[in-house]
Amino acid sequence: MKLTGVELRRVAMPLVSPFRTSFGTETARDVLLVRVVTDGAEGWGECVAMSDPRYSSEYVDAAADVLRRFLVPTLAAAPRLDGNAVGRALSGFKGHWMAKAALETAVLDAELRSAGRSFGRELGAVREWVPCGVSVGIMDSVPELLDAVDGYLAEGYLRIKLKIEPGWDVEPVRAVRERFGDDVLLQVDANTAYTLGDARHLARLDPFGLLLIEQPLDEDDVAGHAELARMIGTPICLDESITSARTAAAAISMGACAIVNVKPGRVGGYLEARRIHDVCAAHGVPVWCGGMLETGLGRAANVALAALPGFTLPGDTSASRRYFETDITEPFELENGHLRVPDGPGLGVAPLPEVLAEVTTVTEWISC
Ligand code: OSB
Ligand code: MG
Repeated sequence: MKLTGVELRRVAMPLVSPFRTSFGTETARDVLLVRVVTDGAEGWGECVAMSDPRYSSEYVDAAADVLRRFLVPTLAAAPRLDGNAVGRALSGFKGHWMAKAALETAVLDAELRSAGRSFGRELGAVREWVPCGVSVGIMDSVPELLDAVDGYLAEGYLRIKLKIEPGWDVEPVRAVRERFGDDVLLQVDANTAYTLGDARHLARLDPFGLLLIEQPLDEDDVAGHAELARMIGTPICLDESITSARTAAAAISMGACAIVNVKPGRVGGYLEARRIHDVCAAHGVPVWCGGMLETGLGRAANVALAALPGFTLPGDTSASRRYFETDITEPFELENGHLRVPDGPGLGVAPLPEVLAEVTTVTEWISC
């Protein structure tokens, strides 16, 4: 393939309800979409960077800047263009995994569309449907939380994840267990809000039979997670700390996590995400597919990844309507708690032109 140009497009996507986590409250997604145009086909990638560097050091304006200034020009000058070559071509630049992931995904999409092959087929999907969970934000009150969880269970979600922080942890978990029973698959996500000094407090979650606690400690505190794992009964799952297959292997061998949240948009793309899956599978560590409030474009690829054999737990792969009133693609809809894995060429979905035009705030064309 030969690169003709790359479009950077910003779209404003209001969320159906505010999403509060220990790092902040999101009311809308300011999404950066990357569209690559090649001599063969065009392809799309969604950058998962958020507006502010609170979940990660990356943020959307920085992603756009590094793409236009460094990543796109370097890729344009590379001797060979295909999905597998992108990581190596960009490896001279440190970090910026969310920007790199979006560009790699767009190139892979273009390549697979030309070849008539789906993301699922390319990555090694073994399922046509994937089981889905939902991530439930911090609420102002327990009754409000119970209403939200009730609604999601009624829609068919197979697993509930509660966002927690100091002051909103044991009580909401207890309330959900008391109201909905012990059979609900339940887990919590702290987004780094605790320290090792909170170990005794976190052990108070042990009686509730949680599937896992996600990222209680700092991103760079893998050793701390290993220590915490010896002090609490709930299995530890890492999200922010898992930046690559190499860090996943190291975290597993240190005993820092028993489960891994694979976030393709944060680890540099779907090819690295597959390598994380492979490393975890080799160690017998279950994985699940995380999310970053993606539109239908990012969701399509996440669902394809979640269909790999090692993804044995329901992911944060919720239906479009959990996030947006109107998605930019045909909406993903839950059927018996599952989403269907797209099987068309590439991502298998594309933006609906009228919707896309309506939500676009800026477009920028970079000729290659
Ligand atoms: O920590 O998993 C997280 C959303 C944005 C940033 C970080 C996280 C999340 C979620 C929601 O928990 C996942 C989703 O439904 O997309
Ligand atoms: Mg998380």
